[in-house]
Amino acid sequence: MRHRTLRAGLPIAAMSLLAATVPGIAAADGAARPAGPDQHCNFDVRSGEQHCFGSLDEAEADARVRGSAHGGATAQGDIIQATLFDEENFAGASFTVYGTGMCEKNDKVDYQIDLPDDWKNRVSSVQPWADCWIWLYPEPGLGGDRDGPFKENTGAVGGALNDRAQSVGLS
Ligand SMILES: [Ca+2]
Repeated sequence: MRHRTLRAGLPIAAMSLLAATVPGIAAADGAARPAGPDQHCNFDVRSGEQHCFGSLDEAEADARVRGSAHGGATAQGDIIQATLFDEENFAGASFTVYGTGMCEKNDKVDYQIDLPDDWKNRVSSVQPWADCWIWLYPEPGLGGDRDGPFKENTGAVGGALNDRAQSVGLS
């Protein structure tokens, strides 16, 4: 009898164990979804919010909707300033930076991005847009010895900061 009770209890214990992992699973459903291997994320420079999707098409569709929410101004509201990729040659997960304007060539960093934790130490290739040059930094807050500027599509950012960038400056 004791043996049967013990066996009956096992599934409950197993369920408890499963329940303990549910918060992580739940977080994967929605805006707080962490960037997985093939996630495509939009990053809003104004809010610092990241929204990730399973395909580039979904990510672009979401960006259009958010642009509408900001007055429908893709022309003057949301501008793609840079796209960062997990893998070389613009492959793997992507991180697209949406800002409010073009970069100015004034010898200053116009836009500063602290990469979310799930994008730290991942960037391997980059595409600059909107007249921006991309600088990569090994520490948050544009700290450490930066590399760049990457002025054109760069299929491999190179050894100095490959898989090491934690913040990004756009100038
Ligand atoms: Ca990488």
